[in-house]
Amino acid sequence: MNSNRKNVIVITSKDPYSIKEILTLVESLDYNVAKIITQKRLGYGKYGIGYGKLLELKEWLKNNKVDFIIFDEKLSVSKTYNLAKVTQILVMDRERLILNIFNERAFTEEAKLQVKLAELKYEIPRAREKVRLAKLGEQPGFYGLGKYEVDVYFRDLKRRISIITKKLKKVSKRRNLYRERRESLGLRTLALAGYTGSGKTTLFNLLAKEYKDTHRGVFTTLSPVTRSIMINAKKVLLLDTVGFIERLPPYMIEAFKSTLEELIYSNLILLLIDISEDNSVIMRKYKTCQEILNELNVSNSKILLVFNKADLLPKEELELKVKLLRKYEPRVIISAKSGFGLGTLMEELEKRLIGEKILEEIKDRSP
Ligand SMILES: Nc1nc2c(ncn2[C@@H]2O[C@H](COP(=O)(O)OP(=O)(O)O)[C@@H](O)[C@H]2O)c(=O)[nH]1
Ligand SMILES: [Mg+2]
Repeated sequence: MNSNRKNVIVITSKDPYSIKEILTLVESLDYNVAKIITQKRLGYGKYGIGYGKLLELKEWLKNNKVDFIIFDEKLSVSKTYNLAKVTQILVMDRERLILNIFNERAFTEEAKLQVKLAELKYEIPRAREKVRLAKLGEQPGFYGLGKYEVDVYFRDLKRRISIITKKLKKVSKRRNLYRERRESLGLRTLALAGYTGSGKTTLFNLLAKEYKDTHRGVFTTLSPVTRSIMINAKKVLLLDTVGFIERLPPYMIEAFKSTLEELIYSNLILLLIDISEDNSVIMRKYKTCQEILNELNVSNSKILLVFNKADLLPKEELELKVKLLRKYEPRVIISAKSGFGLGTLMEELEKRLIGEKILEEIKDRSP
C-alpha cells in the first residue's frame, strides 16, 4: 500500500447509495477513508453538521490525524470556514472533490482548460465571502487570500475566465497530437464508461493484468488510467474514464464531457452497469449514460453493454434479471471481481475490435 496516501474523514448523508457513491469517488483519488460521519440533514447549521456530530468529530480528532474533511454536499463559504476553523483541517466540499477527480483525468489540452474553467466558476460565487473571511484570520483553505482586496481577487478570477474561454475557442479547432500519434500507429482503443461504482477500474485492472502487453513501447504505460494490452496478439489501448456522477452541477457538465472526449475516438466502448442494483436504478442510469453518449455523438454501434457484479446475485435472481433486461442489447454479463464471464467478454472484444478492424484493413487494401 502507498504510504503517501492521504487520510480523510467523509461527512455524508445516511442514504446507502450516497455513501457508496462518495466512497467510490474518494477512493478514485486514492484517499484512505479513516472515518465516516453520517448526518440526516447535511449542510445545515453553522458547520454543516449538527452540534452532536461536531463534538464526535472533535473528540475523534484528538487521537487521529487526517489531511482533509470531505463534505458530501455543496457547502457555503462561511460553513466551510467555520468547520475548518473549529477542526483546523482543510474542508473539501463535494464539488471541490469532483473537480479534483476531473483534474486527474483531464488528458487533452481542451479537457484541462475545461476543468480549469469549471474551477474558476466554482470560485466566483465564493470569492467575496472567502476574501472577507480570510481577513478575519488564517484558516486551512483560506491561506494567503487575506492579502487580497475583495474586488481585486474577484476581477482577477473574471480575467482568468475570459483568457481560458478564448484559449478554448482556439484549442477546440486544433486536433489532438496525442490522438493523432495513436491513430498513426494503428492502435485500436477500448474505453470503459459507466457510472461511478459500476466497476470500471476493477475491470481495467483485471484486463491490464490478464492481457498485459509485455513489449516495450511508447504506449506500455501512459498514465494511471491508460494501458496497452494484447488481445489476440494485437495491441489495444485500454482507457479508464471518470465515470458518470450523480448530482453534477450544471457548470461542471462541460468539464465532465471533455474528460469523456476520448470516447468519441475509441473503437469500442464498454458501458458498465452494476447489475446488482434495482432494475429501476439500472434503467435510470442506463438512460443517462445513453443521453450523454448521444450528445457526444458516439454511435450506438460502438457501445457494448457490460452487466457487471454478477457474483453479487444468486443464480436464480441473476437469470431473472437478465430476462427482464433482455431488451438492452448487445451485452455481456461478467464479474470484474471474480472473473466470471471474462472468456465471453474477450470473445466479443476480439470479434468487435480485432475482427472488424481486419475487415476494414482488407477493404482498404483492395483496389
Ligand atoms: N462484488 C463485486 N464487486 C465489484 C465488482 N466490480 C467492482 N466491484 C466493487 O465495486 C466498487 C467500485 O468499483 P470500481 O472499479 O472502483 O468502480 P468505478 O467507479 O466504475 O471505477 C469497488 O468496491 C469494487 O471492489 C464485481 O464484479 N463484483
Ligand atoms: Mg474508477
